[in-house]
Amino acid sequence: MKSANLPELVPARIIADGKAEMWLAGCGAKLGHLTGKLRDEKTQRPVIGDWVLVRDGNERATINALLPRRTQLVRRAAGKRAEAQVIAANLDIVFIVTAVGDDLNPRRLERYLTTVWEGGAEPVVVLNKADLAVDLEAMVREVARVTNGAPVIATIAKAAAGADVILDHLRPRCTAALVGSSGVGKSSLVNRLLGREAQAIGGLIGRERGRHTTTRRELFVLENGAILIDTPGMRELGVMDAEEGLDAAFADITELARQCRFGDCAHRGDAGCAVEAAVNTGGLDAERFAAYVTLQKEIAANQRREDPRSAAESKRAAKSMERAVRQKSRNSPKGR
Ligand SMILES: Nc1nc2c(ncn2[C@@H]2O[C@H](COP(=O)(O)OP(=O)(O)OP(=O)(O)O)[C@@H](O)[C@H]2O)c(=O)[nH]1
Ligand SMILES: [Mg+2]
Ligand SMILES: [Zn+2]
Repeated sequence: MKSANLPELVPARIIADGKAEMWLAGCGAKLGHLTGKLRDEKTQRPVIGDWVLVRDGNERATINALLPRRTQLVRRAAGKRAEAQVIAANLDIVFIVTAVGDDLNPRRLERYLTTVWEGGAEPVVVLNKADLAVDLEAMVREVARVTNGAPVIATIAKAAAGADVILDHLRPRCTAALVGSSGVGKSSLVNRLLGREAQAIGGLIGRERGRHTTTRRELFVLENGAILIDTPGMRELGVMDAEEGLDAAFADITELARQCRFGDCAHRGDAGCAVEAAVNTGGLDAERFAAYVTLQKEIAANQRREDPRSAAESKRAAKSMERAVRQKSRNSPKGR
């Protein structure tokens, strides 16, 4: 987009998204409203973290264009309709927060990792409430088994333990978001990192299921200019079109699949299947493989719903072509 064509438009960033209006930074006006298709088309609608072009004003700006997203975090919106919901855009890092106790679940982590890898941000897993762990080291090891190289940080938000390790990841001016179930301590971590009680945190006792303390996405700026986005807890994370994310989150299985006898092996009773062989010899956890199959089906179902046949087919073909090219150009396969 050349400025010659759009002389009055200036870039701005969405720092909070509302129904009718968006909070803006980087331009004169604090609030802006959406115009035309930005308002009407769901996929075009800006979200927190997005860069937009606005026609500035004293009090209100109009938001005229959405700039291409570098990365995004997309989930399947809760409810029956399989609509994509963009949680945040242009994130460098996503802290996937879980906590010692009921929330800790390898299957849930795999879903989050798939979603984050797909969107292009770098995942970092945070295991909060480390003070409640009987054997923290064993837990971190268990988590690390499913994170496939993504860092795992144990924290105690209540006591600041591990906050320095999180800060090490927050390069100056980067943008990071915290996501995870309700009650794992995302807002407690935000407060700890900011060094002030910016966010309300959940009550100490009797948290009923499904009660969310944080109800909207909010953005905070740390001393070094890093941006931190706190999000409301998610009860479940439905994956959308996340084939590449799945391959990245399950790189161990992707790697094994290359050794199957047939290129189109479905890993379900096929002759010479390296994946099933690994399950049978205990090299690959059967539950992890089952989770992979479930996610694969979920993704395929989304694609069928979303796209009239041919679109999904051509997309798959394009992606496998991309993968082939990448494999060729990759000189050192990532070891685990
Ligand atoms: N034992 C222990 N409790 C913690 C820790 N961090 C947070 N908590 C408690 O966990 C509860 C939930 O914390 P929040 O920060 O509100 O959790 P959240 O993830 O922001 O929850 P939502 O906003 O609902 O998504 C509060 O009672 C915190 O005091 C920790 O490191 N150890
Ligand atoms: Mg919160
Ligand atoms: Zn196979």
